[in-house]
Amino acid sequence: MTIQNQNLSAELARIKGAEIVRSFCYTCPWTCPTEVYVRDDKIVYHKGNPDSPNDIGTRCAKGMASSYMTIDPDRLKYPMKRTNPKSEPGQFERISWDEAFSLIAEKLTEIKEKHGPEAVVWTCHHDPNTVFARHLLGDLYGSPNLYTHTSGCEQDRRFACLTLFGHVFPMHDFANSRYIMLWGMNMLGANQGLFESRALLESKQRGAKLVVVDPVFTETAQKADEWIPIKPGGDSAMALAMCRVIIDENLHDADFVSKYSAGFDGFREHLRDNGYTPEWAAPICGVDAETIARLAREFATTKPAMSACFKGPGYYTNGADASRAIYLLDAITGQVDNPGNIHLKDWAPLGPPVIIPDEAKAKPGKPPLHVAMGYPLAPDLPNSRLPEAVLNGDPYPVKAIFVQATNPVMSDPDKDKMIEMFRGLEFGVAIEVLMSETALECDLVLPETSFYEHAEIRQGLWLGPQIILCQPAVPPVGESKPLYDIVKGIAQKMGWGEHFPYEKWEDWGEVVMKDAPISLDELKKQGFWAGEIRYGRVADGLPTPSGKIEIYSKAYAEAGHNPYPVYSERSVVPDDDYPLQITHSKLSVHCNVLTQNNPLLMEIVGENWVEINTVDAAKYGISDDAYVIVESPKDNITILAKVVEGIVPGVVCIRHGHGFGHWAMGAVAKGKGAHSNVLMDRHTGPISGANCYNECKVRIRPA
Ligand SMILES: Nc1nc2c(c(=O)[nH]1)N[C@H]1C(S)=C(S)[C@@H](COP(=O)(O)OP(=O)(O)OC[C@H]3O[C@@H](n4cnc5c(=O)[nH]c(N)nc54)[C@H](O)[C@@H]3O)O[C@H]1N2
Ligand SMILES: Nc1nc2c(c(=O)[nH]1)N[C@H]1C(S)=C(S)[C@@H](COP(=O)(O)OP(=O)(O)OC[C@H]3O[C@@H](n4cnc5c(=O)[nH]c(N)nc54)[C@H](O)[C@@H]3O)O[C@H]1N2
Ligand code: SF4
Ligand SMILES: [Mo]
Repeated sequence: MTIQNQNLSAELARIKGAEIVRSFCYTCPWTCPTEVYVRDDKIVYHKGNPDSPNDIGTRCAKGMASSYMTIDPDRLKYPMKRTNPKSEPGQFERISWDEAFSLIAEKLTEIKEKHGPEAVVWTCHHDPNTVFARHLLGDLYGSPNLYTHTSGCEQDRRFACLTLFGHVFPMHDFANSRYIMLWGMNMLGANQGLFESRALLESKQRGAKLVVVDPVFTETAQKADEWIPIKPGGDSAMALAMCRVIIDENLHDADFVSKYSAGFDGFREHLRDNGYTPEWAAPICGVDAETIARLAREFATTKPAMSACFKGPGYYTNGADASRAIYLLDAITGQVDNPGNIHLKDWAPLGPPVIIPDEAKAKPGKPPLHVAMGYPLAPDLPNSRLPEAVLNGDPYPVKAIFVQATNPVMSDPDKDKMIEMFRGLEFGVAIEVLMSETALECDLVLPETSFYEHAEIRQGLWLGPQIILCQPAVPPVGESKPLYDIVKGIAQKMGWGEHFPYEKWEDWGEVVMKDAPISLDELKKQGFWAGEIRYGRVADGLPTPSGKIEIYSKAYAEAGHNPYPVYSERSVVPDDDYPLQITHSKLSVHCNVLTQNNPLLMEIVGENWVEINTVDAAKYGISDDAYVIVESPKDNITILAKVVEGIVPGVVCIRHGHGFGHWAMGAVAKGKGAHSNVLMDRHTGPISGANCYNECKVRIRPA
């Protein structure tokens, strides 16, 4: 800590009569390090941790408002068991933790005997403490089906990075870049940690060119030098055509690709054989051929340059190859992991908190669901296929689902099917902070502590290796428990208590930190540890099968797909009856479906809306700030309309995150805005297993 920061924090603490607890924010998954000021067991102030390299002492609006979580009267306070039949949303009665643990142990034993351990699935948002559930339900119980929610998130881009670079989650070195091309990535609206948003803006101020490829004139496009209003689902065509121009004009880095990539020559042939030229791509992506060629030349000749994507291109069934093609621009110009490009970040040495001896481990009999479902390459469970397993036993029966910090009924496509799925289970358990719409469909609801009330040690999302810690700042709400205690309670009832011996979080914290460069005590004081930023890992060899950037993907070929990225048409294309293409993006002051019971944020943005172009608005009689009906072949919603210039005609964009008839016990969220996931079917990325939210056509009329 610098003297200046130390003085400022100490002075603030003195004025407020508070203790400082160094922690991190987990309102969104980017987990910015924080300082929480606590007096008499209440949070009186909080801000970013000014010493951490990925903070500037501030937080975003959602982060600033997040301490409301600790005083929200709607928080779940005790375990609850369903009292009514599963044909309708649940009604619940309070039970004790002991009863809850006994019931879970009884059901787990029964399901394993009747159907095998693989009939139990665990799914969560990203949460390192989920490792405790992995030890219990994976190692000891024997289920191979412990997953997170990535198929609802960045599955396609993750899949692209894994197959190309063997890296699960590259960061972005915006600060050193001179040419930044963002494809469907709204860094300044759907911010991914304040560090990256700030680095992007600072880089631009220093003269970097920012090009945003997006059907919507997003918050990031508004700050860009150039907005490329692409037609939805056209990214693979445009990126492949850019690769073609670069290679045809010898603007690629021949030395780099020959040393560090597998399949470059074949890729050159592939682009030529398929006729992937700018002229071919133009009608598909809606960007004229001259612009595609110019951007390709600019990209290849202005170094360092970066081509990156996040969710946008992955909303479609052709999204996996779109993401691959976007990253191939970085590869063929020889820039991957160099300063100013995507960054194949190093991870900090954190160990598992629980060691299960081999002899205690169960041997799973069946392959994990994603493999059995026919998605062996998928980095996570294809969520949209889970209803088939529950309702039809395909590929094998699933009888129990545990959801932790995830709300699939609201977040996955086809809400009705998700509800049907939960109602079709023998046993559903929600581990939650609020009575979510998914929790309402479960048999048991268990209250978890929030990140202000429990400890987590995790990898920080900064360029260098980083350890971050959140530690209890205030007491648990009601009888809520940290996940470790929940898992331990179940384990004890199953006869596996000996493997979960810790009394307090520091006990497992020490184990996790065994090989870390600092002690747990130092981590508690600082809140984080950050190592050196390292570049140029491609030359050292990558963790791919060939050790190189896999332009030719052997895994793709073995799975029966074209090993090179291709353009393919999407599954759903607008027609005369449903002439408009739906797209989605986030709200800048909310996060997904977890901040809508926060009155501070709801005062700023109290409901979501659909954006429509002026041309389409005139055509369909839509007025600005009036309610409209958006209708797909499946269902319809009533939602507020915003008439804007900044969206490709023929496209409507729904800002995601409201529309709860839900949070029956969440008075603020209930009844505000509209939930669009009722409109879409469950289209699934054919290789990656991603949820394809934008494979949906609609029509619109005034309400
Ligand atoms: N404020 C805020 N910040 C957040 C979140 C939040 O809910 N609110 N959520 C967090 C989470 S979980 C995530 S995963 C990230 C997501 O970060 P992003 O992926 O940047 O977020 P989205 O808003 O989903 O952005 C998708 C963008 O893709 C565009 N798009 C749609 N179709 C296409 C297409 O065919 N091609 C191209 N090129 N673009 C297309 C959309 O218009 C939209 O602008 O944000 C994180 N940060
Ligand atoms: N139409 C449409 N659908 C989308 C998206 C979109 O842009 N458009 N975005 C997608 C994306 S990127 C994502 S990441 C997913 C996110 O979808 P989900 O995986 O469902 O995650 P969240 O919406 O972040 O939060 C889900 C639940 O976590 C609970 N929660 C919050 N904190 C805690 C905690 O500390 N402990 C526990 N146990 N529970 C907690 C909240 O009450 C909430 O019910 O949604 C996807 N769905
Ligand atoms: S970006 Fe905002 S919501 Fe996300 S972790 Fe940082 S402060 Fe929290
Ligand atoms: Mo996400």
